[in-house]
Amino acid sequence: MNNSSFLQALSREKNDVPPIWFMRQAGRYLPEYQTIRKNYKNFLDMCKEPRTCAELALQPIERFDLDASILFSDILTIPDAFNLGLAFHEGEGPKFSNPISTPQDIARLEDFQIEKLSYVYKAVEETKKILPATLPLIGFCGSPWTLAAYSIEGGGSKDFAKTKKFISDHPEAVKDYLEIITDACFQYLKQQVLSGVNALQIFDSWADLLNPNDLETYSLKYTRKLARKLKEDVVTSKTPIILFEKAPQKKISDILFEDLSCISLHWSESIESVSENLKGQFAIQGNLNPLFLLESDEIIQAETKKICGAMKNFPGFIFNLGHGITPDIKPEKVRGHD
Ligand code: 1CP
Repeated sequence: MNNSSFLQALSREKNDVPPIWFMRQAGRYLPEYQTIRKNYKNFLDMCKEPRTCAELALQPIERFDLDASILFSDILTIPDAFNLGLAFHEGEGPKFSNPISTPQDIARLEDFQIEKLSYVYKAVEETKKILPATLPLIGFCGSPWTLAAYSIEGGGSKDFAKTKKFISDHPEAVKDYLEIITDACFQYLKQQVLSGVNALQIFDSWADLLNPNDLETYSLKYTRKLARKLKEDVVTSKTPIILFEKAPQKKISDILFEDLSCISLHWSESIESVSENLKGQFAIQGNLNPLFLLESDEIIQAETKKICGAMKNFPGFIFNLGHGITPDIKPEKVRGHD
């Protein structure tokens, strides 16, 4: 594992060729994923089969020359473990049948039971068994804020209107929930590390719902707390943490804090200007707009070269997308040529 170019980059070592992986590298754009997915009515049932998860994590590794693998699971396993009743129905996004609707729902929550997610830790073990021994595995969770937003909204949404109203009506109850989720995320990630993951990524995919003040109050405060807990624990203190923060309302350099190793940059950010401020402090992962993968090979190559050229001398650059691969992308485009 010491020779992993991905882990070296997370320690801000310079590589001649940047390591590569892609957010959502396993998933709906791959025909071999669809073949397995057909066997399950509910996506969550598939996530509960550790061997299947391992097989799905391996699919992009077999197809492309990638430098890291990511656990196959979903960020919504934690709210599901709090009995919010998660289901992914055919052709729809996630839906909670029992979302957080009142402060009483938060007060009544059962304690987090770490063993409810043992299917995830088993998936880590199974994945490590079949991955090439030199390939690192990334574990992950949603940020406390992003998980709270889904829990209150009851699923995905364009504007998360219900969540915004709930935080303005019941700010203290939301903070109680964020504390509970932060602790659950810590225990969950620790167990993933004990089971074999080599790095951790926290997805704050819904940070852009919050104004700059609320971003601090409801999101960053808890992500920082989660990262601190990980750094203070003997099991996780050395595991690098990557943060994906979709927060155009605040400068990246004002978001980062010392417990992180790396920022996974959204495609809307200028990687060149962000890198000038972060050199020597953090690794950077990113940030090709996944929409470019719908374009011609020439455009994909030119945009990729732009990013790699700008980051050529940056110690700790990992090439990735600036958000996940969408289901409409052809796998050949990920390779960069037909
Ligand atoms: O129907 C299907 O086949 C399910 C599609 C799918 C897949 C393949 C979902 C439902 N989740 C996943 C896997 C997944 N999700 C992974 C592992 C695969 C990999 O990366 O290779 C990871 C890391 C995630 C993380 C995730 N899930 C995020 C954070 C990243 C991001 O894109 O911002 C989020 C927001 C989710 C929620 C979620 N899960 C699934 C969907 C369709 C969604 C988005 C729902 C919405 O519209 O809000």
